[in-house]
Amino acid sequence: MISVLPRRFVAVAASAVAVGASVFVPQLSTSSPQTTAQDSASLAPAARLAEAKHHDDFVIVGHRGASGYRPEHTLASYELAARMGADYIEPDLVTTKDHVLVTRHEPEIGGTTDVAAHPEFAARKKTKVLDGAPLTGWFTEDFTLKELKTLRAKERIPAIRQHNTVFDGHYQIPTFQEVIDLTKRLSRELGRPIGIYPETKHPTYFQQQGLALEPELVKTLTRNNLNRSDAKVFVQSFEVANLKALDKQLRVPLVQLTSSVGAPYDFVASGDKRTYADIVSAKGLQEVASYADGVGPSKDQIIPLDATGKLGTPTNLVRDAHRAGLVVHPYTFRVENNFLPADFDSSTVASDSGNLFGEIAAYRKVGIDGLFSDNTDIAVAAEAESR
Ligand SMILES: [Ca+2]
Ligand SMILES: [Ca+2]
Repeated sequence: MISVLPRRFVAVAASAVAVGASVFVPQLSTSSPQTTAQDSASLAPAARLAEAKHHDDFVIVGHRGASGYRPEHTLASYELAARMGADYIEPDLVTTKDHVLVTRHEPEIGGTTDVAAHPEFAARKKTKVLDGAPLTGWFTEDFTLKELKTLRAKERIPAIRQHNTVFDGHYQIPTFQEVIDLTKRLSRELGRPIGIYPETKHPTYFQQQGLALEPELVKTLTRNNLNRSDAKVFVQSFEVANLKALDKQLRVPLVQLTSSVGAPYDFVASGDKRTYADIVSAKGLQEVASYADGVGPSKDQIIPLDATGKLGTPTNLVRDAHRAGLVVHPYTFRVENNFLPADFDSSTVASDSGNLFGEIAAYRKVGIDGLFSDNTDIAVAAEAESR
């Protein structure tokens, strides 16, 4: 079996991979950058993509775990996503005061933990400026790991996911190392590799406080023998400068995240006027390919909604990304009507479940290479039906 993805996903015979067999043997056989004998980099991007399509390599990422069913970024959420069939689970990384990487979607933890109910931490409530915008709450960088471990996670959107609130108070904030340990255990138990797709959250914000995420990320991956071109790992960021720096330190593939609004905050901070719209232009994607292997756009950058909230005409993003040799993993596929295009709503009730199968089918038709979903089970079922 030979399979490839752009750039660092280099083709190699399966027998060569078997030599290094471990729980992290990748579905995508790859080799080190030094390998030249079957180096697919010699193939044109289009040829490499055509070759990749021969293989079952559609990537399903459990977004914040199985966050449609458990409070996000808890070991319970990640474990459920893996058991539902996710190829990768997605820890978003922030840091504690004592510089331990933990998994939260943002440094502020009032929205996803019970910190407000802890009188001993009342004085930690602050208003900070996060990426240029004031934000009031409690911030991970003001807590030691030991203090954070006394908190319990809660559902972020109880109005939409009332059923998840039954798990409020049951789970801690995990460290990045605990997430890696979980994937190792589940890879052994399930007999297939569970990958990780970590995201550096607000890199500039943490760098400015002397608590940069990147050195800890590199150290942790290296310590776990995951800083390898054939490790089942993608590293993602909404900023650019930190990905360019990580490209020199990490051998795993990198993904540039983009949004339908705004600009990378490191661009804003340095006076660079370019926006995410510039990054997903044909020219911008060519530049992304100089330091990254994929792009993670918001769904509407691929298929914008029309005036009625239904799917409109697809953009050229997927085509242009593929021409640049980049894989495309959009976010976020969620079953509730609140998040679905109007085409797939089941009712006017925001929390009701709608036709996520239909939405995924529409995006697969445009040629995406994978997706982030809060509902791994549905993404996996859709994938099975497409075979
Ligand atoms: Ca994320
Ligand atoms: Ca909707």
